[in-house]
Amino acid sequence: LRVVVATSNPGKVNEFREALSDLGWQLEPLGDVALPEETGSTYAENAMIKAAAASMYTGLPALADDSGLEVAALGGEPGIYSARFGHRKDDHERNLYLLERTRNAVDRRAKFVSVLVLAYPDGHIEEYRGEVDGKLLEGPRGVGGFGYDPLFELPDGRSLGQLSLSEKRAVSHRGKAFAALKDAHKNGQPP
Ligand code: ITT
Repeated sequence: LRVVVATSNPGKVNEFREALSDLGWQLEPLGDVALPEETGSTYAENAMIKAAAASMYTGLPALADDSGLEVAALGGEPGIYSARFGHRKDDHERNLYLLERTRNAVDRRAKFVSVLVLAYPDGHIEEYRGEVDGKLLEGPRGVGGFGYDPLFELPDGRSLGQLSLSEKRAVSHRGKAFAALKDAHKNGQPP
């Protein structure tokens, strides 16, 4: 199966490649396809918008992820707006902004959510979801991963920024969504 990786986030591209390497799919880069504006009000809607657009444009099945960090002390923010939190322009700026917004927060609980959508050119859709609970650190730990990973502590005390790709896949929101996708495709056929 040829599948377009419908994301412009290099951190996600790495995770897609590592997680799906044993499915035997031929993963195609998005190339210069511009993904549409994410106008949905849920992760699933936004993932659908991205996957459907990439599939329509390329004529191939396309896999997109929409994800976000939900911080208890911020009432679930930034959630679906995680990529533009505080209008900050890159991961580093957004991490500083997150630390600033949570500096006095006693409740450190946070969770990551990922929704993967695989869209086929005929309009058929598959959807997979995963979540991971953790806590916000008070400063970055680890240099791995991407986005908010260095600020997110797992219940076992490791930060997502301290994990290899495969270690992160074993515990993360996206890893769980990938596991569901792979389970549905384990016989080699679309479900
Ligand atoms: P695409 O839409 O092109 O896939 P994006 O980065 O804009 O890329 P999202 O709209 O899904 O993707 O935004 C999700 C943001 O949430 C992302 O930019 C990160 O800041 C954060 N995020 C999502 N998953 C993460 C993870 O596994 N680790 C750390 N941060 C993550």
